[in-house]
Amino acid sequence: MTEKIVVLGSNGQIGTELVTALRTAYGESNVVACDIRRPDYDIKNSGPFEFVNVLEKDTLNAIFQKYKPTQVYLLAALLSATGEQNPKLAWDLNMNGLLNILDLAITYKTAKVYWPSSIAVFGPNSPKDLTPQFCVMDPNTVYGISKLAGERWCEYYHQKFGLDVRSIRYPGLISWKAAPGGGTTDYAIHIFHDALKKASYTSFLNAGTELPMMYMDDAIRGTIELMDANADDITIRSSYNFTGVSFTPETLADEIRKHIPEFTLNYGANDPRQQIADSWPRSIDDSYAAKDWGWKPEFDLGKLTADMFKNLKK
Ligand code: AKB
Repeated sequence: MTEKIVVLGSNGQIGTELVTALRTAYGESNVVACDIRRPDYDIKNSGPFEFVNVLEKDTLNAIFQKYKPTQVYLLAALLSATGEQNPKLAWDLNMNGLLNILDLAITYKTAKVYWPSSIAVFGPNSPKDLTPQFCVMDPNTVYGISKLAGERWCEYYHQKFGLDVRSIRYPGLISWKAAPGGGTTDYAIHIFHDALKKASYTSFLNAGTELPMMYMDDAIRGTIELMDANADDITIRSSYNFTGVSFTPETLADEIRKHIPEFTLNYGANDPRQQIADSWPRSIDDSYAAKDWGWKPEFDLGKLTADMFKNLKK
């Protein structure tokens, strides 16, 4: 059967690269990119695009009616830092956007749904090192709360209605193609741009703040591998722990100095994102993903740093 795939939130940091990868795998005309904003040149010219707000049920219904998708990826969301600036909007978008899609997927018998969760589902009382799949979860950002609630809804729709919904708890994602969208881990992208522009960077996170991260190439490959996995092998229907490499701002700066020896790293004062970072894990145990669908990251810190510079210099 030919797959018909709808990607909602296609212009964001993940969507930009996921749409390209899906169009390569499934054919350009079979992957419909949807966003509330006009897409960049690549997405617009390589396949179908629709303006869609995931909170508008009628528009969404028309998209399901028109394309009858076999797979839907819902990526539209407000992230941790921007979510704290507008908690009610973050809750509305992250929660009602998901419920709209879960309901339509049941109505239109969509074969598979993908929805991203995050390490933000963990909180101050979750174990910090090699955070397990199952443990205390007490997120204290509206983003984390909405992701944890969303995970419960995904599992609920799977158990009650048999919906094949799959999810990953992304760590901080590092990429060069599209700008990051208001997260706490965004420093790990800005640092590369400033390193090239002025050989210095002022980090909004303090020295010693270790967070789980991943290169976008790994994240896209992992996402598609999860969606391609045999349904019987997916034992987690909330969301899978998933990780690449953990590091602090100073470890990343040391790696950057291998390319730009004069690079200096400074620290800003009193940024609200520090409190968010302090509530998150330092590293993640993703052994369920490894066992269930063979997940293995390819990019370590050295490899991702070299690849970032290679592409950003272009
Ligand atoms: C954020 O920092 O909010 C995101 C995330 C870890 O989900 N990058």
